Amino acid sequence: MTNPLHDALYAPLAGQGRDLLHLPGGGTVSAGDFHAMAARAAGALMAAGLEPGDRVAVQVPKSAEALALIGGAIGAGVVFLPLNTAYTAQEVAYFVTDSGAKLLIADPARAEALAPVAQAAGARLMTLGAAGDGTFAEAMAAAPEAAAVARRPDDLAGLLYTSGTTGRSKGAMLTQDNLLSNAQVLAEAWRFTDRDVLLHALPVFHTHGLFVATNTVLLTGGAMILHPGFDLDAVIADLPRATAMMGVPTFYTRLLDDPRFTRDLVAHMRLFTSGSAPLLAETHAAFAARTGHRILERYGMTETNMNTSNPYAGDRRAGTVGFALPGVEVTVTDPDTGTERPQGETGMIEVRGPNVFAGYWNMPDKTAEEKRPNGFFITGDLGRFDADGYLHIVGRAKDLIISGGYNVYPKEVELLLDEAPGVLESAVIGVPHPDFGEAVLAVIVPAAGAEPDAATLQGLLRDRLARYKQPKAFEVLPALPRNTMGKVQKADLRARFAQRFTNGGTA
Ligand code: MLC
Ligand code: AMP
Repeated sequence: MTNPLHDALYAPLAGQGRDLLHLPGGGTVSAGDFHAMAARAAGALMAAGLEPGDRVAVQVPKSAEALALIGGAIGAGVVFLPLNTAYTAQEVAYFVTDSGAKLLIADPARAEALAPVAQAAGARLMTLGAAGDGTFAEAMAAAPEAAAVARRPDDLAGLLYTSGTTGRSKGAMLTQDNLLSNAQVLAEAWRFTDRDVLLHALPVFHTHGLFVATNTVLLTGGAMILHPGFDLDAVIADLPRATAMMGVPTFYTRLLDDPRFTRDLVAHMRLFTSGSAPLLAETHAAFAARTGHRILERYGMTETNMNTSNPYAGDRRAGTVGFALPGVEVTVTDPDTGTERPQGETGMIEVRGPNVFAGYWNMPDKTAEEKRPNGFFITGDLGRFDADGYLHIVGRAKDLIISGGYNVYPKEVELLLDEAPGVLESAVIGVPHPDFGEAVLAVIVPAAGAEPDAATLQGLLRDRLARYKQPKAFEVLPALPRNTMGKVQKADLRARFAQRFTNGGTA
């Protein structure tokens, strides 16, 4: 009986006395104890009535128990559905309902707000807090260590929601083999070993922190210093104990802004990687000048895991995302016809390989729109290969804002703003931001005689949208720029407000 992902990542930890997790307060969890925690989490999921293939929706703070819960779900064959801790109850309601999750595990602090959500969706609610508290933690303590159930490589392991251009989120179905094959490829490409200690400051509800960081270390027998989030002081304090760090570009710009971040502090480090959003070439250069390390940039997506990476040993080129990873095919095509474009020309980036997801949950039409019959997934990112074969991402065909590594689909925000009193219509765009790379800005066209103000609009969004999706500025225009077809010219708006956050002024 096999469970490939469990067998590769979790089973080998059993009985090992070495430190696996270094916790914020200074404590540690051994690999063997973590294995036992994950096995009890599997037991608790089974005791809660979940069977292989059922979904568990999880919105909990990052902790050793939260990581064990992921391992428990994999062992129990339960499909893991992680949720951003910033999501409001309204947002969570959609995911729990759409996925048909049988169980929602939430922070005890949010139990009251989420109880009606779980009830309306017919899901049971349990809790797991940052300090390993809550009803699920109690159930874990009481549960026997469950043996892993059998799973096939194409069985689902994770259901990760990604927003859609229509404003409706889609659940990307990730199989055991999607996750395992990518962990294996990354571990080798980035030369992870049992001597590595990863400084883990990414959230564990997205591909980057959940799979790229965690699975690579679990697979290769290294250790992790777990930070609940990115705290500059804590990161600087712990870098001397680490060998590797993975981050979004905001991590690196924040570090560079701090004079304590010196060449000496990180002279011992083996690797810094960046992804989830474009790393500015100037950040790459400034990092190299300050530290002597060249950040290794890679490119991925929720639907595809990691696709490309700069080389570990070769030239890591600023402003590029490197080469297709082993086993992954990457092509650049004409967005209209799907035919491959000659090297050097810009087109749609398409990806095929064992890393590419099985499709969108209950959305066969959406799957068919984005995944070709030949298996290539249409990423929505625009790119070109240079003469040396490095992939450059030059833009996005999808209307998407990436702010500090979090994706915001303008449509979702526009739909809410358009309903607001005094608003005739709105356009939501991403503009350069010194900390988050891009920030969300809303352009509002008032209804005749109305003067909607930013505070009122913010108030309307507060309970409905996660904080990071809410516009950081509102601008009012008498009309939106449109082309002759009536389509809003967002490029014009982006140009007009490009300096809104970089020099503090309006255009
Ligand atoms: C926090 N805020 C954000 C934000 N994060 N606003 C916009 N964009 C963000 N990313 C808000 C807060 O709610 C707060 O609002 C204000 O900004 C300041 O918060 P902060 O304390 O400075 O933020 P912090 O907690 O430090 O978080 C910033 C961050 C975090 C960059 C550390 O956003 C983060 O961890 N990002 C990583 C995202 C990630 O892992 N992406 C991977 C996706 S997977 P206010 O107004 O209340 O003060 C993927 C595939 C792939 O993309 O290839 O990897
Ligand atoms: P998500 O849907 O959250 O997984 O976000 C995936 C998107 O992040 C991709 O489609 C890209 O647009 C973007 N992305 C990820 N890595 C990079 C990178 N290194 N450079 C530029 N964009 C990136």
